[in-house]
Amino acid sequence: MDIGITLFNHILSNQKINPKATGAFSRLLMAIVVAAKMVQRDVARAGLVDVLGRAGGFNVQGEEVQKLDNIANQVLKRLLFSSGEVCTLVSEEEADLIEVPRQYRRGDYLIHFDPLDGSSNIDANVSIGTIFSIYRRITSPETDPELKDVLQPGLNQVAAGYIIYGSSCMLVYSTGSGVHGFTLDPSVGEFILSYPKIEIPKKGKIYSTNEGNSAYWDQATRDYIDWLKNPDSEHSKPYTSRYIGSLVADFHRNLLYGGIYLYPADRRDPLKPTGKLRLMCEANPMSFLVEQAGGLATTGTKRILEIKPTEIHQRVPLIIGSSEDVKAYQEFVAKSDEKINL
Ligand code: P6P
Repeated sequence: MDIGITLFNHILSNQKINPKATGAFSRLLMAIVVAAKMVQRDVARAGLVDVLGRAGGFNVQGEEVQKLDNIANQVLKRLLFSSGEVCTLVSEEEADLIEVPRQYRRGDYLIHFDPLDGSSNIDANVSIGTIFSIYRRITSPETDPELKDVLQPGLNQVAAGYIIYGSSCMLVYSTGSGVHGFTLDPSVGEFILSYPKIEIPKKGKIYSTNEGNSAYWDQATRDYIDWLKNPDSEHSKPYTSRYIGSLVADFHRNLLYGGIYLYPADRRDPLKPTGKLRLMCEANPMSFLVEQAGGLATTGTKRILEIKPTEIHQRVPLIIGSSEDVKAYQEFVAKSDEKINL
């Protein structure tokens, strides 16, 4: 596909080459595109919230100002419902399955999404993002969706992607035929193909992790990070440390430049013994993308996409990025006697 085509044309071209396509998948993707533009508009105004009233406060009109992640959550739900192509939704912002209101037609797809990942960074004007993961339902369309529809392994994803609200707004997605990046041209309100067929370098020189947690890591992770810091020109070490604290931003940089992102299990929060990141709305979509781009994603001992989910908000360790860097980490874990990762 040529650089410069719109995301709309990219989606329709994919539909055209699929003889069984009904247009449902295209309508679903287009709903996400419209939601992305609306969230981008609201995120861009976040800096003005002080003028209008801080989140959780009241604006000059005396209206309560909602937190941006709640606004993003409502926008995505409304657009996905109105596509008529979803049978249920799971949002990082809501504890349970989200039922499609009766006034909307129900479809054969379901989506896990994090409406505004990294939202704690909003006030500092740091890049944040929306992450989505799309599956087909596995139960009969005549029946109500069930838990087994939303607890499918990541290998079953039919598409995944993210929108990054940064110096420019980008939408990066895959439907299983490579990873493609589109940049929003705000002057015309169109996403334009800027990074066709993204392939992550096999080996990077960047590692991204919150080293403030290192006292709570297992020994293998500590040894691996120490190894990355030891000067060794043969392995292009020491690596550079880059950590934004926003998964979409850290992942996007490593996808383009190469590198490894680690959020391993740690002992810091007894309530999160298997790591902080959510399997269904963070680890699985990013793992689908990185494998489509030639990279790897693991808990340290298991391929993320093969994990059989047990809860909709379950957390997993996530080590993801350039294939040679992830393999090097796995070798440290394999040599270690201690296994706190999944
Ligand atoms: P920490 C944001 O809250 C998030 O879910 C990811 O976007 C980010 O990579 C991670 O958590 C940051 O967590 O513990 O380093 O602040």
